[in-house]
Amino acid sequence: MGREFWKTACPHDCPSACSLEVERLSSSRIGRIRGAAANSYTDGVVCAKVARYAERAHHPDRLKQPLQRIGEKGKGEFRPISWDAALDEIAEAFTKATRTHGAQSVWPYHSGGTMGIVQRWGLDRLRHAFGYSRQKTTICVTPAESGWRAGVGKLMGPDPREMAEADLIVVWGGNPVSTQVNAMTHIAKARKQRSAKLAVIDVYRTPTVEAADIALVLRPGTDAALALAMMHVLLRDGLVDRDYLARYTDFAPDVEAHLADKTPAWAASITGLAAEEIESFARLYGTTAKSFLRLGFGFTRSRNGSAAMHAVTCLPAMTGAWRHKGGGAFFLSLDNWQLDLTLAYGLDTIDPATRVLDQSRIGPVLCGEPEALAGGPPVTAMLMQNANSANVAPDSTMVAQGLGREDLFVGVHEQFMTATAKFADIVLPAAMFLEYDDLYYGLGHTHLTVGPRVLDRYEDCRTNHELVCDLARRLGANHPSFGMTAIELLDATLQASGKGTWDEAASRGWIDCAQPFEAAHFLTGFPSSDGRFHFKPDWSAVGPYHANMPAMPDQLDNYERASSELPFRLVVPPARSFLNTSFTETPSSASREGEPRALIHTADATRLGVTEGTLVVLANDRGRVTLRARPADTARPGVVIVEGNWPSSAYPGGIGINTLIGADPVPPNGGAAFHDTAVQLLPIPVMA
Ligand SMILES: Nc1nc2c(c(=O)[nH]1)N[C@H]1C(S)=C(S)[C@@H](COP(=O)(O)OP(=O)(O)OC[C@H]3O[C@@H](n4cnc5c(=O)[nH]c(N)nc54)[C@H](O)[C@@H]3O)O[C@H]1N2
Ligand SMILES: Nc1nc2c(c(=O)[nH]1)N[C@H]1C(S)=C(S)[C@@H](COP(=O)(O)OP(=O)(O)OC[C@H]3O[C@@H](n4cnc5c(=O)[nH]c(N)nc54)[C@H](O)[C@@H]3O)O[C@H]1N2
Ligand code: SF4
Ligand SMILES: [Mo]
Repeated sequence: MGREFWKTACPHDCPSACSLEVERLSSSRIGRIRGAAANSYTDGVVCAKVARYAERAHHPDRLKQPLQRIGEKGKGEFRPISWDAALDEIAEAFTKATRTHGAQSVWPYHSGGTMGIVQRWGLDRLRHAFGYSRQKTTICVTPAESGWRAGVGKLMGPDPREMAEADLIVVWGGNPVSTQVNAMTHIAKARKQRSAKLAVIDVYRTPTVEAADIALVLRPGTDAALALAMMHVLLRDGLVDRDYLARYTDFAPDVEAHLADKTPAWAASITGLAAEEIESFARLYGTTAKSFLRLGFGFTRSRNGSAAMHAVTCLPAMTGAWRHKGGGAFFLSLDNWQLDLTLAYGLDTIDPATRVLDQSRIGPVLCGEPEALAGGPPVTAMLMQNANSANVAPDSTMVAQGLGREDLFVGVHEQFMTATAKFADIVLPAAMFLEYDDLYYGLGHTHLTVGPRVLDRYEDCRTNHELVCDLARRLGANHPSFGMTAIELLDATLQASGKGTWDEAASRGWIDCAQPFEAAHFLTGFPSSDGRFHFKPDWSAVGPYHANMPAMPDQLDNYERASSELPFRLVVPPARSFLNTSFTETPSSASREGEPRALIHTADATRLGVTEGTLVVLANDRGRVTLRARPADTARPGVVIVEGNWPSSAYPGGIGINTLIGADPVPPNGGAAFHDTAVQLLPIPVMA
């Protein structure tokens, strides 16, 4: 008998949102997973960790039944209970919280464990139906999104498949070889078919930097300075498209005057790059019509990250590269979908007066900071889905303190016993994507990818949708969505949006929502308030913390720089074999990654007497983390890199890296400055 492959889609928090073909061995077992060749973005490629998904789906440690806490919070001691009893506990906790402090003391919380329209966002229907506190979803894209909105308007742009037709591709502050491998497929086509050049701008020598023709390794948080100097060179050398600037942007003499002293020498002193490097890169950019900027998240995860994103998006407006097929810039197609989400997200039941709590500030929220609580009552009951906040949120010492509060009820719906689940009063076993139906936004391209169920239910697991509906009914909600299956909801959503039916979409595997060329390249106007690209943004329209945002593209000075007390800059990018904390549990990913390591420049290592494997402490006012060092000439001196969202238990001291990260909101609209941390580095002397 031939091997049987079923179509579905990857649910993980990755811009590729691949269309998958899953080898189905039986109704309860899979073999290999491969990328769909017929989806022209996936193009037959998936990352190694998902190709080996059988390891995760059939992992012996998967949660199988509901659990009730018997030991201390955070310790992970539980006893099995029935689903009915577990749901009663949660319903009772929500009812009690509502009676005591009002409905806003309940905070349903989700993150990106699964990204599906129904299985991720369904929790919002529950919250809206009962007036529970809302969530401002900031932990991932907000700093980048804010900078993009300021200049361009909406999050859309040239079709990333066009990278295959570019002559210069600039991967700016992203590491697609590790974090969205499919981008590399389209970049490889351009390099092979038209000898296109790949330039990569990062703070250390990632696998993507290693693959580049031109590598610019700069100091963290200095990207805007590079972009400004490039604009200076473009203006100075007559490489700007004046006609384009006049027709499509708000460019004016004051912007030109502002850029007059942003010389390569000025930027060199900030970025650590050589002035000549900046000059020649600027000239290459300015003389290549088909130049495509593929913007990553990494360079925006700084306190000045939104400003940096805005400065970088000014570049194609200067040269008019947006005009050309294979030209312009792309970050994410967050606003591309034209879906009517009223039913799926429960938008018809939102009370706009309900407070909104910041997802990234879960530490300050749970520790009762009045400003984080928006002046409202304390949070006393939570239900968490798709979130491992104890490991991933900034300021994890505060997160643990908050989750550990005796007067806080926490329900966690999970696939594994994560650090977060250990804090739960009730743990509920969650189905995996292979066991449910959903539809995913291809945020790094233009497809909605369709993910029908492949396997039967595993043990006593329930899907996120089932839990939301079960709980809503117990609490007495009457929104029609709580009586619908995931497929019924998705079918209704597609039909209300004029995108056909679920069955049609599922048989194809995806819906390509690409805009026509003229619209995608903003030739019919930018999706901004006045149809123009804004060099001079109205930051007050982007977010509440806009007071110190610059009037024109600029290098903001508000980031954490090394000082005499905290002489190192810490950057904490993703690991190739993990996806945030997912896959930290699978044997092949864990063995490929080894253990958490602090990559330290060899000059710094020599000075401090640090060699391979030396235990070091990274410390600042927020906390201390112990891990082993690896001397490497990968970043600039003074920069320390710690890859991977490891469980805290993987660190010798049991304290994870995010204890060092600040939970203050990135201006102007919030988000976490994961890569913007000053630290001290102390070798631990070896006892004789
Ligand atoms: N394998 C794997 N894939 C993933 C993830 C994962 O954990 N593992 N996570 C997923 C998620 S949730 C997301 S949001 C995306 C993120 O994917 P990316 O866009 O790749 O973003 P980051 O991982 O934040 O950082 C990317 C790069 O930015 C660099 N960087 C840090 N600071 C600066 C700076 O100041 N300037 C410049 N130029 N570069 C800087 C980092 O060194 C890193 O190499 O990836 C997704 N894909
Ligand atoms: N140090 C450091 N910290 C970071 C980052 C970084 O680069 N460095 N990146 C940040 C970014 S960009 C992001 S997006 C966040 C990500 O943070 P999270 O979204 O919390 O991370 P994940 O590990 O992707 O997913 C969380 C959990 O969801 C569970 N899960 C998966 N599918 C399902 C499901 O269908 N149902 C249920 N109930 N649970 C499910 C997984 O088992 C996992 O434990 O981390 C942030 N934290
Ligand atoms: S994690 Fe990303 S690259 Fe890997 S299969 Fe999923 S969507 Fe594709
Ligand atoms: Mo993310």
